[in-house]
Amino acid sequence: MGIFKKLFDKIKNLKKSKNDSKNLLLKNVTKKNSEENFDQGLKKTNNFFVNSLNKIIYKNVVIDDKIFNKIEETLLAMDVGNYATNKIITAIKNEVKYQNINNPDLIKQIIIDKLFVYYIQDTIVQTNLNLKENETNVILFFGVNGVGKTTTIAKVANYLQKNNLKICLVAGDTFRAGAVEQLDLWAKKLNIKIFKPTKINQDPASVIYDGVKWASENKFNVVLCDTSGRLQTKTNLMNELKKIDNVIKKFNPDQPCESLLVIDATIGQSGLIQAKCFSEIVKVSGIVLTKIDSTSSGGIIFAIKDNFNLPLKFLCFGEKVDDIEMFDLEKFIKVMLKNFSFLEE
Ligand SMILES: Nc1nc2c(ncn2[C@@H]2O[C@H](COP(=O)(O)OP(=O)(O)O)[C@@H](O)[C@H]2O)c(=O)[nH]1
Ligand SMILES: [Mg+2]
Repeated sequence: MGIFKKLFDKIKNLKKSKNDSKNLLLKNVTKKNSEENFDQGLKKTNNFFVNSLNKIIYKNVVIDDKIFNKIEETLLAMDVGNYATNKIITAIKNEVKYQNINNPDLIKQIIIDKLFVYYIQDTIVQTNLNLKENETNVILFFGVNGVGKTTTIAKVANYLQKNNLKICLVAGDTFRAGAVEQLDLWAKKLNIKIFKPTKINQDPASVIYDGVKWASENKFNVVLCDTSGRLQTKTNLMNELKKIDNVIKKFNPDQPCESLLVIDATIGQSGLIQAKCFSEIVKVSGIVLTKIDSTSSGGIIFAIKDNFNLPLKFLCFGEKVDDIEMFDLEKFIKVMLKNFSFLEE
C-alpha cells in the first residue's frame, strides 16, 4: 500500500471515530468548489513547500545532515514552529534509518507522512461547529485589530444560512468608528438580521446580552457576535472580553457554544502568543485562520496544534464571502502535495 493511501486511511478512521451525532452537521456550501478554494488559498504555501523540497532533493544526492538541516529550515520558514519542527525532523530521521533509505527522492514521502501523522496524533481534528438543535447557539468571535473578524463573521453567517439555519448578527464592536456600519453592510448584502447598539459607545457586554436575548426570543438557530479588536496586552480590553463571555453565560451557561479566536496567518509565530493570552482569559474553543492566501506560512497550523491542541475550525482564503472553508486535513494535504512528483505514485 502506498504511503499516501495509508496516510489518508489514518485520517479517515480518525474522522469516523470523532463524529458527534448530537451536533448539527454542516455541509459544504461555498459557491466555488471546495478543492478549488483550498488550491487557490494555499497556492503560496504549496509553491514554497514544493520548490524548497525539490531544490533540496535536486541538490543533494546523498542523505546526510545537510539534507535534514535544509528540511528543518523549510519547515521553520513555513512557520511550523520550533517544537513541532524538531519532533518532525527526529521522526523523519528515525524513519529514514529504519527503512534504510538512501534515495533522497523517497525522503519526500517520509517528510509528508511524518508531517501529517504529527498533526493527527492523539488529538482533535474534528472541525465541525458545536451547534445544537432547538437551541439558540451563540458564537463569539474575538482577536486583535484587523485580523478579519468582521469579514469572517459575514462568511460564516453566509455558510450557516446556506445550511438552512436561521442566523443573526450582533454588532458588539462599539469601539471602532464604522464597525457597526461595516457589519450592517454585510447583513444587508446577505439578507441577514442584525442587532445593533442603541447608543453611541454603548458597553459591548450590554449590547451582546441584549442581542443574545433578542436572538433567543426570535428563535434564531445561531447568533454570531462581533467584538472590537483588542491587543492581548491591554488588560482592560481583555477584562471586557471576560465580561462579554460572562454575560452570555448568564443568559445560558452552555453558551457560547463556540468561542473562536481569529488569527491572521501572515503574522506568523506571534499568532501563538495571541492564542496563549486569549486562552488565559476565555475558554477558546477553536481557531479561525485568515489571510492564508497572502502568505506561504501555512505551516502555522502545526504550530497552533502543537502549542494548544485547539481545533482549527475555518480557513479563510480571501476577502469575498465564499473565500472560506471548514478546515479539512485531507484537502489541506492534497493541496500541499500538488506539483510534487513521487517515484512510488
Ligand atoms: N486577503 C485576505 N484578506 C482578508 C481576509 N479576511 C479579511 N481580510 C481583509 O482584512 C481587512 C480587515 O478585516 P476586518 O474583517 O475588518 O478585520 P477585523 O478588524 O478583525 O474585524 C479587510 O480589508 C478584509 O477585507 C482573508 O482571508 N484574506
Ligand atoms: Mg471588525
